Amino acid sequence: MGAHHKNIVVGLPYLYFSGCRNLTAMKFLTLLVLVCSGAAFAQNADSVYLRTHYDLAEVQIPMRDGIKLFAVVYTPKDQSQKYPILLNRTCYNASNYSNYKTGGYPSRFLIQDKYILVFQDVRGRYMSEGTFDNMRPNIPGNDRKNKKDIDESSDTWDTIDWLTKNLKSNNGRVGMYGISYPGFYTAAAIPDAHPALKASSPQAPISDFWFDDFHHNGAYLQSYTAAFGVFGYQKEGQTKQDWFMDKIMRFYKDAPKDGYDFNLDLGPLKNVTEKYHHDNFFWQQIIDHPNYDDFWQKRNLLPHLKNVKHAVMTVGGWYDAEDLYGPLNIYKSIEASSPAAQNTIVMGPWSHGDWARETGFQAVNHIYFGDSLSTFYQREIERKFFNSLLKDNVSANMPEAYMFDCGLKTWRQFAEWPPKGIPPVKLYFGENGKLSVNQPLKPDATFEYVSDPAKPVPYVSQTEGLTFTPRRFMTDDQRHAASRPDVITFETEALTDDVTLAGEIMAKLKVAISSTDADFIVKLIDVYPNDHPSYKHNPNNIIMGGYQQLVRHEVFRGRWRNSFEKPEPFKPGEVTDVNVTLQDILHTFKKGHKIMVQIHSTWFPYIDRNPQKYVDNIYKANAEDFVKATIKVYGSSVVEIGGGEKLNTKIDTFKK
Ligand code: PG9
Repeated sequence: MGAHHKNIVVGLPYLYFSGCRNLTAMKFLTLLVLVCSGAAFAQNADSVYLRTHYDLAEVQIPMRDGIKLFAVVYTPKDQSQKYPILLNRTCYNASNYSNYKTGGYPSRFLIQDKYILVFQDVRGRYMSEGTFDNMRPNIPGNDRKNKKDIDESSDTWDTIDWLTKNLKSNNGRVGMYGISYPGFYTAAAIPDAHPALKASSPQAPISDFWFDDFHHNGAYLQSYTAAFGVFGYQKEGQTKQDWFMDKIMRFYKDAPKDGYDFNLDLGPLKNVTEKYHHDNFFWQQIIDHPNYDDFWQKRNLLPHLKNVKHAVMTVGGWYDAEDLYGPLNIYKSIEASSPAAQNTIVMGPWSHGDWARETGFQAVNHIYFGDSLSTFYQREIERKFFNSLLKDNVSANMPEAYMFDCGLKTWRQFAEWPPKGIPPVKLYFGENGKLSVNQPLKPDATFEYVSDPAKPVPYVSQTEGLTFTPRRFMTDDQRHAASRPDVITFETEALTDDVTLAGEIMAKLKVAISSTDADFIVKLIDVYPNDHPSYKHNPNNIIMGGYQQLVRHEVFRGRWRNSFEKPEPFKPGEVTDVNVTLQDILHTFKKGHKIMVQIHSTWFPYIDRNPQKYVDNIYKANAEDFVKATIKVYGSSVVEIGGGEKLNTKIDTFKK
């Protein structure tokens, strides 16, 4: 293996709480310039290393149906050895990785360990031929009748076959990795995988757009409106340029300072169609398929992750606002379908894709988690995973689950996920805002609020402009919400010991509403002690004493409580079960902290507003359909967490 630069990255002490080194503004700015220039230097160093140690080529690879896919290929100059291939398939322009600048993909450790690096435009994108399809449905190998039956699995099979037969210095072993949509392409190559594919690392992978990215449990993420421009226009011919930018700029041309007011003034979603997406094929598909019908079900990758014969390491971020459902459920689907496979999961305190970037410290919005965590992952986890499977005489002894406890701010290893060794916790709602742990209170107690779509609960504590995709809110302070009459808040007493919540979460709500439809947002929150110190360097004057840090959230659009495919209106006043699956956590609530649960029915503009009057298609609702509703939550509700149980009972699983 090549020599490795010892990667010392300086953490910015300003992120530590009081009691650490006191930094004058000048020293801090000097340090900041050093670290930022350090990051830029690192990328230039990688570019210099690539240019001096690799040759660069561009190829067109024929698929079985005759379509050619473009790829950028880096081959180590030293041809005295054979090298494994690392393949990244992307819808975001493979040419961005050309000119000896790969922007930190893969990590410098892998670049310096010497691989053949391949970056490929998927079908229908940039320099590749063909037609693009979002989350192209998988066609199981046995169902393929002819060469026209193509999908991302067959395109990857053909790509790997061509690479291993045509790249001189390859050792016949291939690894795949990719973050986000490229993470989906990595996972989509797992079914009917080519025999040379030995190691796959889907990272923040999308598995189903109904649960990740554009929707959460089917509710539309209005904060994604701009992103449709990237995925809703077919290109004309081969190009290395973004052909859709003018469509995205429709949304940003009058960029407001306050995304909340901008989206509220926009009114019903049908105005989004008129003003921004009238010619966007993907938006048209979204509004034509408001329920989890065949269009979505056949794009769900999870049921195809079977008979897995090679190693898979799925990676995700506990604070990944874009793809959290994907990594957790891809890992679990493979665990269920192929228990003998080497199938592992890594979840760190990262937002979307942070693990591929090293800034010296890891923080999500106002919350600091530690120094050089991405470097640790790249050097000690990801590099060992690929080298142990693709090169000779390297062992990795990876744990089944390498998980970061976001409360203790430390890595933990588990032999299974969800972990069985941590006791389950049940949270019950009580009068005067009491939250009890494992102690039912008064089941017939009721807690109610009036939800008004004209005055929705803001999803961020500070004014935010328009987003491409939301991020900061994942650890944001919830005090602004707790003070609102349309939010019900329950909290424990200050904990007398650390309480670890680990694994799956199901909020089993018993509700009654005055109208015929409503959303339910459930939030799990870590409340800091009132005397908790604030950051030494604190330009935004964030008061950490009493901070209500969001740990996990989820939205559930009540119409799909019995089936995502067949929505049903509520019967006004009738007590109804609404089971809300929240994504997994590993979070120790430290002694002196409190556990808090908040429930409300709007969260804007992160989630679009439910009219609260049942209409067949919310994308086509009219302004007059939006009505206030009185929401009642009963004391017989419970939030169940962990215990190693499978709480994520899919109420409307994908077609068998
Ligand atoms: N999963 C991310 C995403 C998909 C679609 C829209 C916006 C973001 C990603 O691929 O980055």
